[in-house]
Amino acid sequence: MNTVSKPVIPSPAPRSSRPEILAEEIIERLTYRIGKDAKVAKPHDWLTATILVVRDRIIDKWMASTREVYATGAKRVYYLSLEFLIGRLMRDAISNLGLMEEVRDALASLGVDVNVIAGLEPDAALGNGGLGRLAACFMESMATVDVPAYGYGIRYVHGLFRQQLADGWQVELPENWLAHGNPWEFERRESSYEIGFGGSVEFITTHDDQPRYVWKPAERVIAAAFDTPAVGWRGKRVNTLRLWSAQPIDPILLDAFNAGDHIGALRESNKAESLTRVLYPADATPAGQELRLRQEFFFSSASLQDILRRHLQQYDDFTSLPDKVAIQLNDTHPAVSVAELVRLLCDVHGMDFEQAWEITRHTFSYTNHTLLPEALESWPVPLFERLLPRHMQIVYAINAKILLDVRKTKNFSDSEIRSISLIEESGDRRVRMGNLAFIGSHSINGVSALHTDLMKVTVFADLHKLYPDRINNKTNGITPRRWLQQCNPGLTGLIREAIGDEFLDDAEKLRPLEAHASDPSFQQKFAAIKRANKVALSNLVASRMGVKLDPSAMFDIQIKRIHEYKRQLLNIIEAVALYDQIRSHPELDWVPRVKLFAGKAAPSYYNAKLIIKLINDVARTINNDPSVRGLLKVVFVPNYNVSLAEVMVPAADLSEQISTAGMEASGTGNMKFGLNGALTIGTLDGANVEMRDNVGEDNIVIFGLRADEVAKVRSDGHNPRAIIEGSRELSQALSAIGSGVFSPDDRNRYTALIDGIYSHDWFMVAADFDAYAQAQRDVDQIWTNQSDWYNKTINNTARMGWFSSDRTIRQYADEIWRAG
Ligand code: 4GP
Repeated sequence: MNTVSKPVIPSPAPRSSRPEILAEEIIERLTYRIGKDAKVAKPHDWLTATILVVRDRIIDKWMASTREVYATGAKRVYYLSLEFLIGRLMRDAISNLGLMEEVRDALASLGVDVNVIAGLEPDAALGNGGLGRLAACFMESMATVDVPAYGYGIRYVHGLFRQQLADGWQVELPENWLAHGNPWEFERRESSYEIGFGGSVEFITTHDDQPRYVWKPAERVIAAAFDTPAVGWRGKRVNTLRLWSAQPIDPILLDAFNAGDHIGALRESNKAESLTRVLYPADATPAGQELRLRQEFFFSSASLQDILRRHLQQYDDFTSLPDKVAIQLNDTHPAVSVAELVRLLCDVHGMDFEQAWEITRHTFSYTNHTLLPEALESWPVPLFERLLPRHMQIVYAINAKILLDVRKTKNFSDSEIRSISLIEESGDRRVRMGNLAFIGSHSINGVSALHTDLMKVTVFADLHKLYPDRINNKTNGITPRRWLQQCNPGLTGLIREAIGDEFLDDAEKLRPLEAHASDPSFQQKFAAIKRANKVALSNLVASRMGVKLDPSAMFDIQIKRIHEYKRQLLNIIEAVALYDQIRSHPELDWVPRVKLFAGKAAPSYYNAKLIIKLINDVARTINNDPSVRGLLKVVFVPNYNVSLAEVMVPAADLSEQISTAGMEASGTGNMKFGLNGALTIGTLDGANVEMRDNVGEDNIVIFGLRADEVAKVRSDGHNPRAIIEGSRELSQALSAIGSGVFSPDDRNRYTALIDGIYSHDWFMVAADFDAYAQAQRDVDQIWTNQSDWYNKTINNTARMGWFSSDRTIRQYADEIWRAG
């Protein structure tokens, strides 16, 4: 008999990290992969070649990580998120692999500056704000703390829009992050799945006499996988971010094309591709309905089919799913997954409904990121039913099961039952995705202690009464690799000099820095680094905007999405009041300040866009007024993104975290600033509360109404007019803005905005104004004693380690996923 022995396939030799080898490989990639002679290579070519060389070093570890999970049977975590706000990856990857110096030297030997090419890498902005950035920090931390994990999302061709200012107004332009290709990703043609929409449901009996529902979709598209490796700190583990791209089943309808309908022949193709073309500008605006629901189902279904395929390949049946798989739903965006998993288990894999439901409930967990009721998604029943007829049946089946059980066994009132229902019955009937995510999960978490407590008494009060063990808290965190080591190498170096390297592996080991907080020579070094970071930001502002900043002034920064609850409006009104004060009292010793703002407004959010225009109108007036003598400057830096944050965060003296208490779920910018040695001025909202507990109340400036007070003022009836009339500073500032002092070209531009503060003041701008203005003067007072200032800010850096996303991820892994 002829036996063919299995060949032994050798593994590639481990890659060397010596600079001369790296340089050799960079040239090789440039020549053979990019097809460019080094003599004519453009900076972008060098960037691509360098990424390809770095990527090879990651692949070895990536494969090892994957093999290990198969070998050990470890539980896998799947993080489903419609947003990943990644930013640039090259510096992150090189630094996590510990190759920063080697790559710098290799490139230098070729006459290329690593900083120049790193600055060319486009920002992957596949997210709107905090929720998306959190997902990116989590990807890095899951790899760092050695949790086998996959992120699943959408590969948007155009991520978040590029923001330009035209005469101070926000203008949205498409952003093209894939213009030069994406050397990080691997297209996985073998991992593609069919995703259906519409059509009908049939009831059949299988050949072995089993009743079965079969969904016959009217439309189908292909979800194709693109993988990007996510490297943990010190390259310990490499996980996968798998992003789905929509492709047509038939790229071109040849019949139509041959009949002369050249455009119609591409209709299907265009329709499929439009599914993943743009990131939906979600941020708390009423969702754009059908396309958004299609995106949500598309990526949920593709991810679940992929998860089930992988599970089945390794374990043969699905009873072990909850033991081997944990699926985290990042907000309600992937909530349709609950119905899709039941469908796949029952209709495709032949499981009965009860068992499928139990498995589903034990596999999912859900994170809520906002209490804003308008952001809790719900879909009109007719739309849901037309697009997902089988899922509609499943939603009704789950609802019947839960509601019948509640009515039989619990003492719930009709109104409580109505609020638990998956179907909103008042007004238009809608499917409530928050309730679906809650009922379909074994764990529901908030993102800060306060937010979690509020969830229990507001949006999920009745569901919490029904399932009192499910809601838990996981306070957000940030990765200290990107948000300290990479964005602030100066400070990182100083800390290493002072306390050694332990904090690089465990941010809570920053504590020993406390011992240096009052040391004058350490303070001086800390201040010199802050100044250098402020100079870097000033250079950026000068080159982008032609505005000159004085780095010895206090840099007071508010960067985040523009939203009324985040209260950029309060900040700019206070700037107007300060402007009046400086002009009326030139004899006083004013602390020089630069107020910097950056952030994007949802394109359909009129008031947010008006606030951007107001900031720019105020900036123009103040910056051009010689009587201010440079004591106050206001700057709105356009096109806020992760890379801009990496320059602004290390340059801040003062961090503005001034949301209406009870409305900011957590905040993560607050953590980035604190870690980089800024003082926070903030309300007792979101994670500010825990920051105060960690840094100590002497090292943070807290002002304003608390969440319970805001609720009380709102329910008792708020009289903002009386408050405004009782505050000279506020009434003058409001009347200046409202009467057109800053908008001589359109005196009524801000009338309605200001009238809103007079008439209802929903966001408590008037209610908190005096406390805020006083807190700002307290900040000035601290600034005048620089030793006191640096004592506080150094203590912030020393005590912010708990807010590392490594800690957050360990808590998810131990308490929710039971993995890692
Ligand atoms: C944000 C919250 O507004 C922010 O407080 C929180 O820190 C962040 O999620 C991460 O948990 N929410 C969103 C959103 O970005 O789209 O709802």
